[in-house]
Amino acid sequence: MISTTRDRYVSKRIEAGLAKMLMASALAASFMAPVSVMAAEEEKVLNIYNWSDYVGEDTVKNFEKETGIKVRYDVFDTNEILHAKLLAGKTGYDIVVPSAQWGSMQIQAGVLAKLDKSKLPNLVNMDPVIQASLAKLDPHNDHLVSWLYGFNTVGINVKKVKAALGELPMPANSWDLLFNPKYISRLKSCGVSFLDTPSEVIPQALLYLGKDPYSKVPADYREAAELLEKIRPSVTLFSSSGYINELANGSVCAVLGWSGDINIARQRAIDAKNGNVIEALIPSTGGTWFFDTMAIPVDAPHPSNAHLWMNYIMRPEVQAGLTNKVFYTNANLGSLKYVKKEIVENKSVFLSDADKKKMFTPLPQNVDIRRLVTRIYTQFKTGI
Ligand code: SPD
Repeated sequence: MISTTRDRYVSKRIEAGLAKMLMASALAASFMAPVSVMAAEEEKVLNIYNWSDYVGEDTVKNFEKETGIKVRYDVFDTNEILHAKLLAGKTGYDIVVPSAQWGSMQIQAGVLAKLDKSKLPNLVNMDPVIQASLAKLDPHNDHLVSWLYGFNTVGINVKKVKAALGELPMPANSWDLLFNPKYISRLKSCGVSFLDTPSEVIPQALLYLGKDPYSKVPADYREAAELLEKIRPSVTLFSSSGYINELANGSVCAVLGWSGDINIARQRAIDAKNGNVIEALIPSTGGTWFFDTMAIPVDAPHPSNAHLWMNYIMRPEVQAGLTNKVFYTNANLGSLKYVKKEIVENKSVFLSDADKKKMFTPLPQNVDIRRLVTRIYTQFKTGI
């Protein structure tokens, strides 16, 4: 058939119109498709980057069994490491676990994806109080989903600390053990470990000085530097993960660490029947919370699988499984009935209301303060 220029023009318009209609209906179908169908279009792989010692016994295995998705699981032990990777981009990870104040900086930097909440029906299980507090850092809870939370504190080997202190009684303020030269100089003989990262050490020093742990006043940081200089000779180890075993096996007797990690050390000492009695002290004069959250990098290769993982974690029994293994609290309201009785009763896992009131919620820092924090920490660690 011979067609005129006009005919060809008309038929091209019809083709373009048809293509548009087809694309629109494909798009609509994809929005309506159940999560499992969407996920089926993705390679059956999920790349997770989480903190070390921070997952339940069977969490990964059960997810793999149920979904057929193969999980590749890598670990880090400071927010600084994760932050640097995310800002560099192309991490290859589908799920990352920043602390909320770091997540907030990552949202600002545009490196975290907005969640598709239609794929996260289990969000209804999350405590509205925690959600509201996270929303201050992540408006409308659009990017971050609560994983676990806990606090920074002092962990001790009870017998070794008492022996090293000698005639000195245990201080009423547990932070004295680490920040008062009178105490820490005695503990040096049985080993003292500090978390190996600026953002964990400097706020605790500020807090000990009675300052805002997230102060924006440079002079406060100079005072913190002076304090740290005095105690530096007594710190024998810097560690953000290995310290768990060091504490459990008696190689160090006092640590600045994370509440759950210290309870893991306690459990390992019990399991090893090595006679070490480990205790996570409750900061009677106050401490800092942390709220760790799941997020999806903006360039994640398997975002649908990532949503499946998030929704799976928010099942009450699954999130309870995290708490049961690593001794951190979770924000899942329905999970408490699945948490072991001895953990529910452990006051260094579930703080009393009075202790909760003394805790500070972390805030994101501006670049200038972050540089100052890093500089002071480096001076502290290297002793220069
Ligand atoms: N071993 C897991 C520890 C997780 C700690 N998250 C830390 C948050 C710090 N502010």
